[in-house]
Amino acid sequence: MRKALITGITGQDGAYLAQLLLGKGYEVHGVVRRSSHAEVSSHRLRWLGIENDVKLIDGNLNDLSCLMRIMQTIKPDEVYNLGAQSFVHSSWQQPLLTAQVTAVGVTNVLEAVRIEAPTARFYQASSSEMFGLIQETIQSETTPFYPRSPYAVAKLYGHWITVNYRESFGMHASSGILFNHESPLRGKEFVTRKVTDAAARIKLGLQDELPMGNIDAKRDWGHAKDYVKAMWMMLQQDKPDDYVVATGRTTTVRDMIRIAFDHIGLNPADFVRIDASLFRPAEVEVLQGNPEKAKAKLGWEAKITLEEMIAEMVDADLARLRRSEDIDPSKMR
Ligand code: NDP
Ligand code: GDR
Repeated sequence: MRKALITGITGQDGAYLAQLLLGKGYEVHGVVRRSSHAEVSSHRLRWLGIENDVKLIDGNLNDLSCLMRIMQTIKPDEVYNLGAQSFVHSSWQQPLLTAQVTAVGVTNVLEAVRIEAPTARFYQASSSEMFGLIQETIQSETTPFYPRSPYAVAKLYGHWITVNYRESFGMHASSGILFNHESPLRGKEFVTRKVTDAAARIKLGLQDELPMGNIDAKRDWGHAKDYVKAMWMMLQQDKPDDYVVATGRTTTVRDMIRIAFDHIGLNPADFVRIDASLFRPAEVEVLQGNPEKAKAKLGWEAKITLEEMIAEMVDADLARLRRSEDIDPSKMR
């Protein structure tokens, strides 16, 4: 039985990746940060019904000694480094923490693998945010990087240290440059889930307006379920490499909001309010990826459309709210 170790298993991608790997017969281990309310951190694994199928182990990306002990104990065949301070907006408020976890944390995991599990294959969760201020209209593996946030700067470090360990030590280390991907398990701080949750609340009479930042920003949005397949595919290749994973289609935040509100038969203009405090000190205005290499070499392609995904997210939020909130039928829209 092959063994996989996932950092960030309690996050959106970690949960879907664990589900994928369990389905393929892997023994799945996950690193979790200790918290005073462990049941909250495992809520995504519970939502997928896999919380009893994965083996969770306490650890932190900033503690090299614990990562070494974890590698020594588990001796994984594959290591997926998905753990990060992943919210771009927070990275201006917590730039040093972001650097420690999202940048230096990658070296900690690489060192632990190199020393204690040297034959393991390694995946690094790189990001389209590294492209930042756009140098080419459509971004591919050869597009120059220009990070625009402390988060993106940290990810760039993580990306290059992965390339460096591959070239220095011959490690099977691959980096997936993933564009935005979402799902009903997305954190509510990210824009798609903020919008689908608000649309559902407005429909049920639980919220009256939707404060938004820069709705002219454009993103290339795919579904997390599709994207975790690409991570696994990268580690099944004979040679490690770097791949852009994207849909190839870009959409404004404004149009994504319209798709969500159309789904519940409401007009976003009646509820959206622009709030200057939600704008970022430096913005990534537009991202659009070229997934040709992933298609040609991995045989990977995005399957779920933005419309299908947003509809799934709105429906999941409606169902969640109906279960947990006291709904007054007379206030429903
Ligand atoms: P999430 O924010 O949902 O998950 C992040 C995970 O990292 C959580 O499990 C979190 O644990 C864990 N974590 C945070 N800090 C530490 C730490 N110090 N030690 C150990 N674990 C830690 O992110 P996603 O699932 O969306 O993304 C997965 C990865 O992919 C991230 O690295 C992200 O930056 C990257 N990425 C994501 C994209 C996307 O669109 N989703 C696109 C490109 C890259 P806890 O539950 O305790 O908070
Ligand atoms: P992003 O995702 O920064 O691209 O990073 P996010 O959903 O936070 O923002 C996308 C775009 O929407 C604009 N926006 C708003 N964003 C949020 N969160 N809230 C708002 O109210 C709002 N209004 C407008 C933002 O300015 C931005 O342009 C995500 C994360 O998952 C990263 O970890 C990952 O690396 C990248 O995607 C690829």
